[in-house]
Amino acid sequence: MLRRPLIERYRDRLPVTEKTPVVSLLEGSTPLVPLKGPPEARERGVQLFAKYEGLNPTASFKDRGMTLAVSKAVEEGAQAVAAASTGNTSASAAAYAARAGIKAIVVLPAGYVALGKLAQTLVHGARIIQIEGNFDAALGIVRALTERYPVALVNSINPYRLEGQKTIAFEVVEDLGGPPDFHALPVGNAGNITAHWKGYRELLAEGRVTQAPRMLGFQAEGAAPIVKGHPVEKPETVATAIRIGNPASWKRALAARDESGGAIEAVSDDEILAAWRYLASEEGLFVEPASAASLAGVWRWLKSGRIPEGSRVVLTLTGHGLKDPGTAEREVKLPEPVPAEVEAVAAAAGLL
Ligand code: AN7
Repeated sequence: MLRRPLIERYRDRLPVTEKTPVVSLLEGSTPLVPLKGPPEARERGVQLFAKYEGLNPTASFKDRGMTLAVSKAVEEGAQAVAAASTGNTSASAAAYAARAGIKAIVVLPAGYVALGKLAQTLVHGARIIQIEGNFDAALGIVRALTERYPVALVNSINPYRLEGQKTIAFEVVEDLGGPPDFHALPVGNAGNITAHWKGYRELLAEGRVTQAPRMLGFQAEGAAPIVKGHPVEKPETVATAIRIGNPASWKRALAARDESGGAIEAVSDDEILAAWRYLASEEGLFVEPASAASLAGVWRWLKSGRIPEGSRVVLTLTGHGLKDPGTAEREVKLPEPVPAEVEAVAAAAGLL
């Protein structure tokens, strides 16, 4: 399919006018990949599909919302955008700001942003400020900055971000020819689950679907404020993208859960890494750890028999594996070099 700007593809369902300058990198229209599925799914005739958001222009789902947020910021005359980020928002903001010819300022938790995201953000020319604090502190600072200075906030509390991100539901329904039974995704700040549900609700209201999926959101055990029912002061997880202790869209995530008859649960880092490995080694899909939380959670549901036979389940794989080479380096072992000889290579390759 010819890729078009997301704003053009869904113009009639987004808050834009002819006056809105379209700042686009041809985001969205990502593939919905049918998975072979783990045995627990195959045995029950459960079909899993991966919405592979790592194939967006900056390699995460953030581009869907950023095209709209930056376009509206430019329409409103902004010269700069700012965001707090666990990494992907900053990379996306930096790229779209570069495209628009405006400045990007990003505030990051020092030491906890995956290398690929830092590299992107810097090379796109954003101003990075690393703070000695976590994401939640960074968001507080950016909110205060954008109140005091002429800078547009492009975190997911910017309503245009969620408007852009809701289009994922439109694409899934178009590609499947109807709604899935379940839609699973990782939850950090909870903007994405809010946006997914907004998309499905609009499809229901317009009569394009007669039923919406049950939304399944998964947090990491060490950063699971919604599951615990209170903010987590020192969130910790290998999935740094969702290392968030006080989600900005907390209430709306609960609404998505309850209105859809879904659930928000926690998965351990071990479960996340097992799902991350499975996706790469069995399905050929390399994602960043946070993205694998969606499969980790669904796997639990499959094992406990909570996914009815014959269900269709969509997993949003939020970001590409190349974002986080550090985790890959820690989790797999690079073998020692061998002599540059056919025999030695054949032996090392296990061909002898
Ligand atoms: C790969 O970039 O919060 O629940 O600052 O990068 O909408 O927060 C990233 C979040 C899932 C969680 N997967 O989405 C940021 C940031 C990946 C992510 C999430 C993020 P939300």
